[in-house]
Amino acid sequence: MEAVVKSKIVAIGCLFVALQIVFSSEIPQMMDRFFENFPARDDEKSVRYFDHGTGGGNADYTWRSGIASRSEPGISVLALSMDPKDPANPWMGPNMNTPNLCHFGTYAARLKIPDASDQPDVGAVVGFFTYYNDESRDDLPNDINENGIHDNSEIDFEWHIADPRIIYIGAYTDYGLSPETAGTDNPVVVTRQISRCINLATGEIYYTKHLDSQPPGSPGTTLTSMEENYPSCIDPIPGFDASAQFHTYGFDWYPERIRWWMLHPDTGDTLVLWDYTGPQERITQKPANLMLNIWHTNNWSVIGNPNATEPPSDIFTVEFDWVSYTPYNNDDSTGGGKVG
Ligand SMILES: [Ca+2]
Ligand SMILES: [Ca+2]
Ligand SMILES: [Ca+2]
Repeated sequence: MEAVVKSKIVAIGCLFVALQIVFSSEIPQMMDRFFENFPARDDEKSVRYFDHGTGGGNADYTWRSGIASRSEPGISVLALSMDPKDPANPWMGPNMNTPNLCHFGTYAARLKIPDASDQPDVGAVVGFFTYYNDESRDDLPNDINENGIHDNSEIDFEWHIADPRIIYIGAYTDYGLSPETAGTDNPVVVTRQISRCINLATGEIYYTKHLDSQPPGSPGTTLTSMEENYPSCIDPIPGFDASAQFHTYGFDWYPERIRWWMLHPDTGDTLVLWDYTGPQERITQKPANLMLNIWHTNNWSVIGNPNATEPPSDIFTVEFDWVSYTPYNNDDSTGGGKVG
């Protein structure tokens, strides 16, 4: 019996390898440059450069494109709303993803997060980010950095809506079970990740850190070098509130650098939030889908308010005015692209 099981496992393993070779030899579909302005169309579920998905109840109102902004006259937006009935988890809210993969290039979005002043302890997160994880995908070679942990190609802009002065930015290369604990009674999820958290109203940088095969949320190692902690201070934007008006945020993803920025609301100049040029092994090299979402968290409270994990008691909506992607090299379809 055991031998039969083993041979089946070997057969499945061979099939898996064969499929990987087939997939690897095909050129993955890549997104061309795009500017999605979410214009008004006959169909509110028609978005040119994004698909919608959710593991939640998919209430009709949770995503609408081409509707009038409720806060800025004259613009049409993509509105993503949390259904209070949906459970906690990023996948349970509305998720928009590019149908094809993106890679090195410049990403930008003009958006306004929901105003949560009526429920200051709500636990909810808005995301503008790239994402690809080996666990659910095989259309690219898995574990390209050969550390036994699922590759997780992700670059984040995140807002916890309980404090709209704060921005979370970061990038992952891995997220999954640690090889040492996989198959044991106590499997542990670990990640390799760089992250920074800033209060833009005060200019305080709460942390700039690196996790190396540690559980998510670990204290990690504080980054202090010029390459990994630049700029080391940020001028405050007095009164900054990501829920009070639209702002433009973006990131530039290069093979050897990731630079997060926003447009200064007063001057329009590019305000660099983090210009990371540390070890390349900490910079994801793998293509990913660009995603937009809003979701309830019951275990991630915002810095300064440990109570901010309540289920939403109302419908909170994030509005995206536009989203753009500009690859550095339009011929970059292999994953090995150069900055052009
Ligand atoms: Ca896989
Ligand atoms: Ca890996
Ligand atoms: Ca628009």
